[in-house]
Amino acid sequence: MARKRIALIGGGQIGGVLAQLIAQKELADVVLFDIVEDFPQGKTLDIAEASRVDGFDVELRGTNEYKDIAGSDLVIVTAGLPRKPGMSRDDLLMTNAKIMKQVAEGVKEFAPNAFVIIISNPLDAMVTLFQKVSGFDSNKVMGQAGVLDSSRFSTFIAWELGVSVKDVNAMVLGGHGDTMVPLIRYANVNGMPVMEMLERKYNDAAKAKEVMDAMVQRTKMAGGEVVKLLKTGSAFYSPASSAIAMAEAILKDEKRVLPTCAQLNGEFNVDGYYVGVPTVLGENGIEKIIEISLNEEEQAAFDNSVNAVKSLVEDMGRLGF
Ligand code: TXD
Repeated sequence: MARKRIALIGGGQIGGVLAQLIAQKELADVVLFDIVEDFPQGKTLDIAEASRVDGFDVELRGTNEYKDIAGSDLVIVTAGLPRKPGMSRDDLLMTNAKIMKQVAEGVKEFAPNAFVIIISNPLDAMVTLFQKVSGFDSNKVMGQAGVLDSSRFSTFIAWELGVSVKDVNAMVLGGHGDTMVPLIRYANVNGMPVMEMLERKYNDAAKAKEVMDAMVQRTKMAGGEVVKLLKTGSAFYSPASSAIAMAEAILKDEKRVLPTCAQLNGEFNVDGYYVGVPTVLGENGIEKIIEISLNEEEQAAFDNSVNAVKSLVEDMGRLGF
């Protein structure tokens, strides 16, 4: 069987970790594209020179030319600027929209059959723009945010309860911004509701709620917490790992149930917008959007998040994209 090929557009912090993870997992051959001359060539050479030690047989190639992404099965886009301390994701809109338009044109021309996972911020708007410019089917164009936001939420829950994070299932829906919606009611440890476990731990419902609210708040602000500590950029290990989970689900047809920034066409009462929702990812990309019932409070939070995405997309339209 021919090896798969993944093109990475953007060879910065996340792009570099993506290339290394793909190689270490022997998931596919890698083409790393960046506009900075020699930089992607240097990164891929560095990673390739670990192949004997790590024991992987994949080809890694750095390039500054779009034609080299030809034949890619999957494209992961991180091109764009990251946040600096004090910036919101939305502050990146103008700069990254210009970049995303170029990227979509390049991918459309040279890898027209690829699945595409966008990582660049502001996420929901960037996925929308990519899909619009490329004209690719919406099952093939998606964004990574929910896998990371859910992993952050799950990590905080595991720390709080002193249990293995492997047994924690918690999901975050909505847009990838401060309005994201961590689903408290569905969060569980091997099927046992997290809220119930917190109530038993503290023997006090009010305290349990307070602890959960703090974890929800930390999840919403988790990207900013890392930005503030790093000072020179934003999170890159965890976003890369999250996109790899999605890439593996697609390339290995795993049918994984992952929260994905997907185009909604009537699901959750949203029409024509990209928002984070539970999906099934497999060989056809987004194979299914899973609609779950939300109570009044959850629905209100979800609607609020969808409205934030809508206004961002409208801002982008006003900027001419
Ligand atoms: O979960 C998520 N979705 C995210 C998203 C979590 C964290 C960070 N997230 C966003 O990913 C972040 O806000 C940025 O918009 C992207 C990429 O973050 P990264 O940390 O990798 O940024 P870098 O290190 O600055 O890398 C960006 C690269 C850099 O090498 C530039 O030279 C390149 O993008 N770049 C381009 N590549 C191709 N084409 C064009 N036009 C271009 N312009 C810049």
